[in-house]
Amino acid sequence: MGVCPSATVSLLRDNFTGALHPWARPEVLTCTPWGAPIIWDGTFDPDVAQQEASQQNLTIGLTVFAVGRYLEKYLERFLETAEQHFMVGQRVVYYVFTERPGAVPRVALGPDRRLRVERVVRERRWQDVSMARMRTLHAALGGWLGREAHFVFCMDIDQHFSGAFGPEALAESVAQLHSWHYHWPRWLLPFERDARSAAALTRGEGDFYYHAAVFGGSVAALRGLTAHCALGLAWDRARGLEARWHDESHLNKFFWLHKPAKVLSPEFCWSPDIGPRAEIRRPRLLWAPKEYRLLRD
Ligand code: 2GW
Ligand code: MN
Repeated sequence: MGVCPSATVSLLRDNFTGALHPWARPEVLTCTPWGAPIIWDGTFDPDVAQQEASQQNLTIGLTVFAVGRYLEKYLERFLETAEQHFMVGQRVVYYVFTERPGAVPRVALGPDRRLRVERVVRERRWQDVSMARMRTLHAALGGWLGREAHFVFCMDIDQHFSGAFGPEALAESVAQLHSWHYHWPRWLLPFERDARSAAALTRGEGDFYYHAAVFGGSVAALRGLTAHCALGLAWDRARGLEARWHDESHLNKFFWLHKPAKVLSPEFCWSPDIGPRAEIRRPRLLWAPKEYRLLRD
């Protein structure tokens, strides 16, 4: 487990000049209480991260689901911008899960980057489309994806890359701070509170509210995560329950029980609807505007 040495207050200023250390972000939390780094722009050297990853000769997986109208609406831009910003310089394999493999757009890929398309059945309710991802991911991680990738990121598709999302984000398990909730008091966070749900957290529980639009880690860690969430979802369903934020509620329960080794600041998955914020320097992913009324029928 990490110890976040760069976040130690005594290291923020130069002993001689008193100047702020060039990698300091004193205005934000850069270390969790359990010693995991919270990655903010300027707290890491991208070249060092790149070099370390290259030495390990990694293959990094990126999974997305593109079911129904989301395929035409989001997939092409997601992939095109991933080509510009996601793990550039590393070996990357995209996994697109869709019920219409033939409709996947042909996006020009850089060398050492490939795309695999896997067929999934289309769930009827949108909540089920979202929740079924955990089960499908678990199976994929136990199959081809798990054999060819070392680390995997699982993402929502209704977003696009806007800045470098590189190997500084890699770790055994990675959670994303939710951009709408990172500055909220803990007791107000929208965790599942119904004690009957497998996703339930009591008032004193929950470290941060994590966004299910981005999570990642080693294949082994993600096998555990997806198994936990898929079981919790099935357990709730069997008793007629559905957690408040579906798979995201179960993900938050998982990360409460199994602390992430790395946490990504909201810069890594930012909602432009929030407007400018001083601490958000360079967003890496931007949410597409929500068109719930149009799409959720
Ligand atoms: C989802 C909602 C309403 C209508 C359609 C869909 C839909 C989602 C769809 O028609 N096709 C599809 O492929 N999806 C996939 O599910 C797609 O990958 C999408 O990014 C993902 C989650 O749905 P999304 O992005 O519309 O939901 P958000 O942005 O409100 O997601 C948060 O909450 C979800 C649970 O309610 C998930 O936990 C998600 O990971 C969170 O970011
Ligand atoms: Mn989304």
